[in-house]
Amino acid sequence: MTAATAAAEGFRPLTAPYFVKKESAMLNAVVEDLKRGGIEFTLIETAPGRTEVWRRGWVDDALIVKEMRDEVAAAWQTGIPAVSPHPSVQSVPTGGGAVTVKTATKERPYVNSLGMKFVPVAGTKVLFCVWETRVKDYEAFGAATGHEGKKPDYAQTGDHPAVNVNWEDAKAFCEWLSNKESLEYRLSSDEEWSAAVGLRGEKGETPSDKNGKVADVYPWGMQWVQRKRAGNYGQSLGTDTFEKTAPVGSFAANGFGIYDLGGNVWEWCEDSFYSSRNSRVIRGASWVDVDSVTLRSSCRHGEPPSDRHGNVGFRLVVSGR
Ligand SMILES: [Ca+2]
Repeated sequence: MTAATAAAEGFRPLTAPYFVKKESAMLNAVVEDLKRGGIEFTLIETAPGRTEVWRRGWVDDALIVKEMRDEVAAAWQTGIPAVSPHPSVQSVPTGGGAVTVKTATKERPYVNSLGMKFVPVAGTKVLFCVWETRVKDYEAFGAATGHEGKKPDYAQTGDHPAVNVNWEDAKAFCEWLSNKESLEYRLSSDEEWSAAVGLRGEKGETPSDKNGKVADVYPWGMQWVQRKRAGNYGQSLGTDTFEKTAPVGSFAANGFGIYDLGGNVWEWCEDSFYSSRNSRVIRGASWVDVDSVTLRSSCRHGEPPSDRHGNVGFRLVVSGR
């Protein structure tokens, strides 16, 4: 959105210090998370390299404005390199042609044969599925290949994330779907997953080195709050009402349009956790987790690739940009 368009639609700039030098996925996530209380916020690039926070509507809750100010200030001061440009500022293809992996945008995702939606993530050459792989996706794989899934000991519908899937199962799913659609599906790399959650420039050689090193940055924002709808985490946090897994997309998407990177189920990545040992990275925490370090965007664990758990699933990426 341009400044002129935003003004025509009723947005007005907030006064200083709401300026940000460069738009970041994290900041956008903060802003998207604050569409509440009758007031909307948006990021407007008013000049090259300068982005401002504008608002529309009025709010009678000063706490919302204060919280927003604090979060923007925190985002600005993290010192983590910005991701730019955000997909929302990319041009949207016009015309009626089908969306491909090369033309997909946040607004017009690529949709595959299973109905999974994929959006670009700045700083990577892949599209991320907006959802964790669902039970119904995994059942289609099982029906086609005879691969037997292991149902969890709690109830799920087809729109819940598939669980009890080990790294080897997830890789087999990727291979099946790649052959079926003549595309390259795989798990995200650890670095790509960081880009999707808005973390850039983490220090360390291996995922193990980077584990939990960035404080005060969570998938929902910059502050540790037990906010309703932050995601599907452990019951004692009070963030949600789901006892176990939740249907994918039950919480707000991040700036890229991706749901449940934080919470619901841990997500297998391609990488080894250590440089030499046989364990694979999982990211994002789950419906079980409550610990503030575990919920950090920078947290990752290593799990044996043959292990299955009721709170670990996977998310696909597709390459071809
Ligand atoms: Ca997740």
